[in-house]
Amino acid sequence: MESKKRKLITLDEFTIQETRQFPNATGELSSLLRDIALACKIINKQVNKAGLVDILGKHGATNVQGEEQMKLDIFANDTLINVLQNSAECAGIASEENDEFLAFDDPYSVQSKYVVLFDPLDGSSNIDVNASIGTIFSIYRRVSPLGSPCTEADFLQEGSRLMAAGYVIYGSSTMLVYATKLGVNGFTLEGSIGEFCLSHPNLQCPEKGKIYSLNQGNSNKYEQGVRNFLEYCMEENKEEGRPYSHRYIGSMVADLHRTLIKGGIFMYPGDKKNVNGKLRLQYECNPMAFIVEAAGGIADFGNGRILDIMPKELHQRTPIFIGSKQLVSKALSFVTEKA
Ligand code: AHM
Repeated sequence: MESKKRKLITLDEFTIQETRQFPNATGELSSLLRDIALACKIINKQVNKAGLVDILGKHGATNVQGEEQMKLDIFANDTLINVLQNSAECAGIASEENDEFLAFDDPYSVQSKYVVLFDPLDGSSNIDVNASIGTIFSIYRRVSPLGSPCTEADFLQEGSRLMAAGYVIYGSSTMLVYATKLGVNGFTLEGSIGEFCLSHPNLQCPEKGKIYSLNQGNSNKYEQGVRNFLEYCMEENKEEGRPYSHRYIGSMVADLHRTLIKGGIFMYPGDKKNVNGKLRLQYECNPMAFIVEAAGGIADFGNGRILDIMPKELHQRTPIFIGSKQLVSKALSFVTEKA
């Protein structure tokens, strides 16, 4: 019997096809995504060599050529900035690594309608143990007038106004997952041709899930509602399939990627000392919330949608409860319960 061959669709081809669905689209967003993917391919090459630092010289030390080894997160940050500065479609960037946003002021950039925010290498404390890490990015249409450099207001928009968001996971394979309002798609990097190829079309976050993910070591610091939910997850109930499994890598991209594919909940709640938790709204939570919602899931800060938060500053933090509709709703019912 003749086998049915699946057509290889690259990220570029896919975004061009997607653009055709919008009559007034100019292709600028596709072009910007291509630039971000290029930067991530460069980062990927360096991440793959991370295990060699002990042979070639530790980060921060000098390598065999006498050049200073650059820390991977700084390398990733510089790479994204360089590529986007040279992109015709990017008016400016904000990075988790930089205190301030950067407005590009060359004649092309001031005419660009998009700004990009990113966490260049999330979960970088996992590099030493060879666990998955990732790059998270999001794209807004600027609100400041074209013709002049972008402003802070362009970066301080609610997540619900995002045009696109995505992440690249540097894992057992390298994957780029990105969402627009049309849906979420995953592309696996085919190293031999250097292209991200469509491997996970139309990703949907399972409505139910049996995996909960958070830093359980912080349990004593969490509010009672969160602790009650953890008790619920650990409690035995054969009919409901409990106890649920606990999985936590401590790398948001990896924990979220599993949640998106297998279902479940990822949480980084606030605690008594850090009421807003640890994760950054603009670099980590909004892009992930946009992706998970586009895949049919929920993302909440404990008292409303993450995507509805109006950011007040670039580096603000927020608690997050994100993942499968049913399990996140269950968690929220505990979290919002009056003591
Ligand atoms: P980073 O920006 O220093 O990489 O920290 C972000 C990471 C997330 O990827 C992860 O979800 C979280 O920090 C883990 O934090 P903790 O070690 O407190 O559990």
